[in-house]
Amino acid sequence: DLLRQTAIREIRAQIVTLPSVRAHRLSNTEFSHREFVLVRVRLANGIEGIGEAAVLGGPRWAEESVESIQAAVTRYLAPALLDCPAARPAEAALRMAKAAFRNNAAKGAVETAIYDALAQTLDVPLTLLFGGALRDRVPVLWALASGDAEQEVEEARAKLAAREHRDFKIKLGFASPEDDLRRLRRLRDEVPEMRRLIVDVNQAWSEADCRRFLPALQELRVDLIEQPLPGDDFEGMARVAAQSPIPLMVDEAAFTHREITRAGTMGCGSVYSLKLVKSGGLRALTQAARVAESSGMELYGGCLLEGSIGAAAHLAVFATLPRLPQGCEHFGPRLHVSEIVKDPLVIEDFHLCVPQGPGLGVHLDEDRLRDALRPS
Ligand code: MUC
Ligand code: MG
Repeated sequence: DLLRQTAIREIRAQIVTLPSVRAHRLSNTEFSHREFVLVRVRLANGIEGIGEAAVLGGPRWAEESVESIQAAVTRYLAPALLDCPAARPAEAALRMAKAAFRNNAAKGAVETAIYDALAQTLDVPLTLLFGGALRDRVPVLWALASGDAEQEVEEARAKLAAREHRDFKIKLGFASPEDDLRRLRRLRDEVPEMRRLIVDVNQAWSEADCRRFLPALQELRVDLIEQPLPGDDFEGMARVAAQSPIPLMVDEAAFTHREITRAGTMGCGSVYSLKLVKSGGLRALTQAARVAESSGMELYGGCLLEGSIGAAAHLAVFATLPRLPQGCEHFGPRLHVSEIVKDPLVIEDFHLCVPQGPGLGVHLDEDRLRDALRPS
């Protein structure tokens, strides 16, 4: 029967390194190679599911690193899941919660692989297990993050010309606010075709900086300001949001459902960035969407620069959400020079296409994976 067929037999975690097309700079980290952990779950019926655990430049964006994720999966999560049926994802999540505190990127990748294997066994697309798709593509923006205005102007023009991206996220906080604003002004002046503009400060500004620079951001027609203050400064975010004519987006501040509720009800922002590495699982991600909306925030499809595996996992949930007014940012598959899947995600006409077919809809390319494995 299904429970026996889908019993988890083996879980592996491999560290993968892929060069980026250019350096990516955030307020608190910088990298030119992206590392992530590929999780592979094999069931009794021989079917294998895959999942991706993302980090940004080491344990910087959050506390997990590829090394800690690999250890958490192999030493704690895998033994706890042995013989658990993939056909009982809620039980798998519960076993992981008992085996390890937080470690959300690790848990998210394992749960993705379990769902992928289950959906392949049932021969259905993963979206079906979250209620079925309401859309087959999602608007997708591109992040400008080299910090070099001239390079960014060219990159934005190329993305517009290819009809891949017309909305952009500009990473701030690596440089001083004054330099960042000069960079922004140049982009607005030299690329007038850019449509929506999100700035992501990644916790780098003080409340005083926000007061100082909000008028300039408004003049530059910025549409959304993401996490300007430190993640634990809920009161500060609420004060800035109250005086800002531009909506604020909550990112690093809220991982758990209680944090999301608190951020929403305190008025820390009007939009919530959904991320698998914050929720720790795809089912928890769908629940985070409901919690965010019910506490007063619109939804945005966030990322941690995942490649096609992680992006496909997010899309399986994003495709099923009744409302996703802010679109998504899963441009990660294009930030890598190469990928480890045979069927990388497609971006066309400013949208990211939801992969079709059973499971996640993306499949490992073993040759490319071999080349990309980090030597141990
Ligand atoms: C973040 O903080 O949003 C997403 C896009 C990007 O450039 O960085 C990530 C993380
Ligand atoms: Mg962010």
